[in-house]
Amino acid sequence: MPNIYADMLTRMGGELYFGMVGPVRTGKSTLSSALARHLILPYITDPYEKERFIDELPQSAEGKTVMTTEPKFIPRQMIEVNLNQDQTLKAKVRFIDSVGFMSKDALGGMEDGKERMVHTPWSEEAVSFETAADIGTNKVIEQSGIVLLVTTDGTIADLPRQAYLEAEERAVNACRESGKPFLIVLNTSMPAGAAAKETKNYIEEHYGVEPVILDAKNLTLADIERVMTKALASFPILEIEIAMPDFICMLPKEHPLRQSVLTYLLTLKDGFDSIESLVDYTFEVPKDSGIVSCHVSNVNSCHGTATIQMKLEDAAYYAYLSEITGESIETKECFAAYLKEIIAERGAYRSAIASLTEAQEKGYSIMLPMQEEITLEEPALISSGGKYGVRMQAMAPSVHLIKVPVTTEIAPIVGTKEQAEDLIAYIKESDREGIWDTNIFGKTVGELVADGIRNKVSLIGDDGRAKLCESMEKIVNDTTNGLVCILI
Ligand SMILES: Nc1nc2c(ncn2[C@@H]2O[C@H](COP(=O)(O)OP(=O)(O)OP(=O)(O)O)[C@@H](O)[C@H]2O)c(=O)[nH]1
Ligand SMILES: [Mg+2]
Repeated sequence: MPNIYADMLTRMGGELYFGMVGPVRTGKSTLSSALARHLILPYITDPYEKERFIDELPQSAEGKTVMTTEPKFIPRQMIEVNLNQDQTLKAKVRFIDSVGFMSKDALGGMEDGKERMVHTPWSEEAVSFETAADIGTNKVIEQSGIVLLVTTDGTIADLPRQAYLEAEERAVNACRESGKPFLIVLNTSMPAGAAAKETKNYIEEHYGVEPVILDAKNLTLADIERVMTKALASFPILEIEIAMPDFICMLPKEHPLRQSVLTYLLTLKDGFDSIESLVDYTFEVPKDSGIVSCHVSNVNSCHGTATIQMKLEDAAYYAYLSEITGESIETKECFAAYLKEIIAERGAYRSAIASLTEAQEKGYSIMLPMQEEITLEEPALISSGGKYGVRMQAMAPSVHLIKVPVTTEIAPIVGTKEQAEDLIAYIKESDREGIWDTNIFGKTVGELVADGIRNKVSLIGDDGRAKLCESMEKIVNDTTNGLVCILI
């Protein structure tokens, strides 16, 4: 219980300020008094103060006649009370008992055939009962931190349930329009009775909220705890964290899964106006959206925060992995096997990149063989000057990268001298970058140069390449005696 108070205090900025609104003859004054007796009275130590406090509690009355004709603040001045025995939780607690909306068949709204005029703290002159209820309800809602809308099943005063319906709806609308957190208290002399059950169903169906059922005349600490818990849950949700698998961040923005997650989240945006509405929310995940389920966790009523845990289909993740790797990856095991393969290839790939860079920079580079590429011939017996030994020959492929500048030229014949000069001027006019796209007889300069290079390189046919390899082999293996002459 102290935790609920602590959380309430945080949400209500250090003051527990409750407004009582609703139709007349529902037990608002009874409930205000009962709550004040439980929450404030035990902590007033001065006997004089205590007596004055009791005297000032709102009056309730039997029958059909309206009792409260002006709003009442309990206590009159905000006083600080201890909310727990060890006095660690101090708070200002206050209730405002308001003039209710006139229920059908209630008496006291008229006096001598005219509407009864009542006083409110918000205007100097007396106003009609209806105006007092209207202005008063809105003012009470505005001033309080949380609103308790008190209604009944028709078992507490001499009015049937039917008599309250219209005024109850007005009160609910006033609370809704204010945007203030509110809860409906269903006051009944028989909390377990059929009338209470029926009224509870009506409230749930009609207003979409679950009321707290209690007997204000016999209020218990357990009732207060239920009211406080519900009150806390009716505060707005301030921050919702969406937790989903990290891989969603790896997906490109336009990926269908990211899009469907975003679209679904946008549909939820206005769905929760209170902590309770979030906790009770039934997530209906669209079919084929890639979202498996959603559920709420980490609800922090004190700070108004919660997390929506979103479970996504792993298939989308694997589909994306397959897309970027070009391999079929459908399970964790597949992905691990793929990684192993990549890591094994990485060594060779790195040395190839290093050799390529060296060839680019220095004009020549050699990729040394991996150990598994080296072949060892059978050991052979050798003799020299009467002594014997063993000869073993090893063979390994080494890859040689040679940077060879290729020259090519484009020399289109255009016709007359003027036409050739015009073409020179046209090419010169193009900027340096744009020159590649300059069109000469249907082909760009870039395409013509690429064609020229391709033609040149293709002149070294398979024979020429084989000879070059042979020559290189000789250079590499037999250069000990000096010059090697290559004839092409
Ligand atoms: N048995 C029972 N009677 C109740 C309960 N709450 C209120 N009553 C009775 O219902 C009658 C009206 O209660 P009030 O507290 O005066 O109601 P109210 O909403 O303040 O009425 P107005 O000030 O006239 O608008 C009184 O006779 C109360 O004793 C309850 O929970 N159980
Ligand atoms: Mg009253």
